[in-house]
Amino acid sequence: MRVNIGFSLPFGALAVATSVPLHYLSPMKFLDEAKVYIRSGDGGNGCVAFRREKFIEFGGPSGGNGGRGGDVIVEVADGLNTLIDYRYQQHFKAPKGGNGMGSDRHGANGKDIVLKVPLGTQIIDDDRETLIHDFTRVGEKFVLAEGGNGGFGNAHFKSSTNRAPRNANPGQPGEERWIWLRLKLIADAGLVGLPNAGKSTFLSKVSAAKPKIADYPFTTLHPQLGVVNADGREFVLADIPGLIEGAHEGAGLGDRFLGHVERCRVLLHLVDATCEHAGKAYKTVRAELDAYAETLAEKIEIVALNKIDAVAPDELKKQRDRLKRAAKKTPLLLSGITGAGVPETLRALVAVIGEAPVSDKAKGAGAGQDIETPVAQAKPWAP
Ligand SMILES: Nc1nc2c(ncn2[C@@H]2O[C@H](COP(=O)(O)OP(=O)(O)OP(=O)(O)O)[C@@H](O)[C@H]2O)c(=O)[nH]1
Ligand SMILES: [Mg+2]
Repeated sequence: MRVNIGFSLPFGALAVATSVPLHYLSPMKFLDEAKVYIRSGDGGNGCVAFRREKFIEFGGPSGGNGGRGGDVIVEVADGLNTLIDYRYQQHFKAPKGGNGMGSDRHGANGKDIVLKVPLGTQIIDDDRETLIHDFTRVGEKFVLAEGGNGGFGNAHFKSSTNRAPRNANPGQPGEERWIWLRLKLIADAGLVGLPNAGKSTFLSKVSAAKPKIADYPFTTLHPQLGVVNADGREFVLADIPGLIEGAHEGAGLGDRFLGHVERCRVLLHLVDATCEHAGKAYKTVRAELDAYAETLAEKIEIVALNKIDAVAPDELKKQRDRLKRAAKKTPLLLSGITGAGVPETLRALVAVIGEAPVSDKAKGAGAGQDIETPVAQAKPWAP
């Protein structure tokens, strides 16, 4: 992924005006996409051998079969929460089956190799589009590539008409391919908005999460999760990096983080009241959501005008009216800093998240956390 940055980033010397691969800029701890090469094991070859023993005439064929090659299996592991391991190792090859041997000995089967991934991971084909598998529960296994079968040894070909076959099969080759692993966060609600809209401030106000907050755009470089307790109900809120116009074409941090929003049940769209035109700000983000996927465009959205503490009442009214016209619904008014309107916003979120029990993670965890915490226990919403 590449970022086109036209202004300075919080990296001092790394303030660049050109296109820079994001992995140079973002902290190493988070990785939500990885390209991996896998190869299942070849089958072992069959063997051609004859029994030769003193005083035993016509010993006959005794070549054993080759063993099966190992499979490549992907499994959802409990407690994992990033794909960081796949930054350090990208090649996974299952061992070959053993060759058959004389004295009717078969080759050993190759051991399967298991790639452990966090819950919410998808396996995508090399084309980066075709979905191969979507993991939905802990412990789920998927055989990505089967090992090749072992070849038959010559003992297998013995028949009434051919008492001494001299042929054996080679083992079948394993399969090889490149795939992408993609992790999508599982949260109940997702925070979207332009950079600096106050998303991280809001998350830090309503949960124990401690996201970085600063008055420059793109403070948040990777999604963060927090567990929110509102009216005795808990839910998981995800802070998604800011979107700017053209994000779907790669502007700013791009729109790949919207993949995480796909799995949020509802969206909380924050609009900065101190911006030039709240209606335009709203529409910019909506256009990016629409450009990303229909599923996002259709999500339930709560619209809120943030930072109401920072604008004069008549300006606030103006911005509210603009936002109302753009969103075609009355926005909530709040301030992430003073806390005004925050309980009402949470109540509105809880109401749309619904009566269904929230994810296991929300039930179990009491504190806010970022992606380093076990997302793996979270379950996606079921209608
Ligand atoms: N006055 C006022 N300032 C706020 C409020 N909420 C956030 N801010 C300020 O706005 C700036 C940006 O806040 P963040 O929470 O980092 O914004 P963000 O939406 O997470 O920004 P990105 O991570 O860059 O997308 C910070 O300087 C905050 O202090 C608010 O309710 N009132
Ligand atoms: Mg932020």
